[in-house]
Amino acid sequence: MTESRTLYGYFRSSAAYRVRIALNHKGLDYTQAPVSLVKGEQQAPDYLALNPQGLVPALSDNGVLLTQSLAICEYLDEAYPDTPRLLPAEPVARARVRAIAQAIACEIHPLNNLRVLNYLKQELGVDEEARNGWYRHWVELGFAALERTLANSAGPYCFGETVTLADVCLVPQLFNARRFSVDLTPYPRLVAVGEVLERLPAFAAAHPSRQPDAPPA
Ligand SMILES: N[C@@H](CCC(=O)N[C@@H](CS)C(=O)NCC(=O)O)C(=O)O
Repeated sequence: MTESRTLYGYFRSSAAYRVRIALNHKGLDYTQAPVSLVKGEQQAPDYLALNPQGLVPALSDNGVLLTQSLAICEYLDEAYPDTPRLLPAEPVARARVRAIAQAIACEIHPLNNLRVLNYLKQELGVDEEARNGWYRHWVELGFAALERTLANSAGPYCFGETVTLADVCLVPQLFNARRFSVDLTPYPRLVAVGEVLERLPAFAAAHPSRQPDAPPA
């Protein structure tokens, strides 16, 4: 059977960036269907029919529609067990990797999502400087804890010597932090791990600047 896989995403979406990394790392081919967040296409009826949450990414995998980046990554791990695994088999290691991934995806990222920043601006009248302060605050709080967590992990990556779901989440969050001018000097371990990861082909190819909907350089 010919495989067909479509990723609905946006070049700068860190959640879509996670899924691009996972697909690349696993060597799974996909085409991209860009959903422009700046044009509000995530709220268009045809996209809401795919993902009622109005968030990217969504992945169509051989006709099966999936949402939520962590759920998608875990699905890929389970549905394609012969590809490089993102979660360790051992339960404690698995829980530790999930904890790092969720510290980013469930604690840092949701507070800084576009719709949250828009709500601060449009409903609460928060100005740009304060919004950027809000953004940085939550990244700094999360990164400070992560920096301490990673001090105990041995290896070039977030958790040991193989790429895991934690790494899939870290690199997009670092990209976002730089975009919002977060000072990363207090997090040398995160930056060092990020530099190693960003050089890996699967991560490099997933970079926002290399996506079909990215503006020309
Ligand atoms: N927990 C979701 C988060 C998805 C998410 O927040 N996506 C953002 C882009 S990174 C989005 O679509 N935002 C649109 C909006 O805020 O209107 C996941 O991991 O997939």
